[in-house]
Amino acid sequence: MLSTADLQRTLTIREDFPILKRQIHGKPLVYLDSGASSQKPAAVLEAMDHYYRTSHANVNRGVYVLSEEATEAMEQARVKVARFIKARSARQVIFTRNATEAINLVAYSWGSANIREGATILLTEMEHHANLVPWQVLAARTGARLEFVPITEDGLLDQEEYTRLLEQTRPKLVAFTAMSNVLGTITPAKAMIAQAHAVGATVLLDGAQSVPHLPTAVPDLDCDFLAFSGHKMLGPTGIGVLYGRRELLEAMPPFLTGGDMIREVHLRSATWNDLPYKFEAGTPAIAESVGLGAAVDYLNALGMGFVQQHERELVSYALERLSAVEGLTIYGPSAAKRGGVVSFTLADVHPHDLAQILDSEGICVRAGNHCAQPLVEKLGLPATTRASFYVYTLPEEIDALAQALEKAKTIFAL
Ligand code: C6P
Repeated sequence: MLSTADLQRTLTIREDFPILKRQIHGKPLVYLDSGASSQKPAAVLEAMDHYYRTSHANVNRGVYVLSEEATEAMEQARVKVARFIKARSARQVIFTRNATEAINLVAYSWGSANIREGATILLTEMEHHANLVPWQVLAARTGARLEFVPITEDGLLDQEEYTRLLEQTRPKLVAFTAMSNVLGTITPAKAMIAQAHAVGATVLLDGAQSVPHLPTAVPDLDCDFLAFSGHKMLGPTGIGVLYGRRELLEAMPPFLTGGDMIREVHLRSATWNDLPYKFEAGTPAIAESVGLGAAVDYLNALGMGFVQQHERELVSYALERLSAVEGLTIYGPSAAKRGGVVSFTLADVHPHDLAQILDSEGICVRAGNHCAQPLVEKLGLPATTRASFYVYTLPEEIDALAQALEKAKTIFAL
């Protein structure tokens, strides 16, 4: 349970999120879908508004004041993001549209240069489609093989199998999630990365669910690539990040081509710009980068240690509170090994029907396969209903969920 101080702090935090004052179907909004996309504090909305009102122009082009200010605003945001993940240089931070685009960039660019017929790409059964389909496409294009680390009964990655697969298949690339968006499982990323490096593999870490919720230090993790999205960490949609090890990024061919990513263009040839611009073709998401910078400021002011601790308490409370709902099956590991994500099913009620009942109570949850169809199939299910938490989530919202589930049971005559 949250301490009184944490509770008080959460109530104060909530004041910063205008949307949380909304009513849905005449009931207070209970937003339990932050795993899909987080809400935004006023500071993020204001930073973007201020940018558009005072400094908007295209970046890296004009020599006039507005363009210089816009360029400066975007580069400041890049520095903030780099410091947030403890990257050595802001040049290692490439702005993309989202985590999906960041992973596709690596699959296309690094993949084209490094993956050959017969090479192994080692993934896990826990991956979001964003960290699965790009590798399927790369494998189909190159003749590479895909292998998968299985999950255990309790929703963890099978570490024995991981060790065996590393030794047996000697993968060229290992790509896995730092936190499952379905089970909430926090994977032992640092140890897994060290093991992968020991057999000579390059490692991409999908941080879409972890970077918003856990302290992240790339030098400590030692990953080669890290992908994440701004919209899941209090920032706007339309901006994501690819962090990469410098020498890998330097050696990689461009992903998208056009303006800004070039140094010189002749009619029949072109040369590439320096990092990070080599991977940022065309006019970037300038206001969105400013918004992401403000989101990072907001998270830093809270402290990522606080964010992690708050969600750990919430998820323990949720597991305890929801276990008391008879007929509810909860998937995934114990609170110690998971972030603020709880997937469940209620008897044989379809997860979509359940989510609709919850919506009528003002509660937003996600239902479906959560873009991780192989994982949900492995659980033997067509879908789950999922509640996910963030810095503004209160224990009383988990109580509201538990009460609404009891109400759903009466509606479905369970
Ligand atoms: N998961 C969810 O509801 P994008 O869509 O590019 O911002 O993020 C993709 C992504 C990649 N990896 C993981 C582990 C994710 O959870 C997601 C996004 C959301 O679970 C939307 S499908």
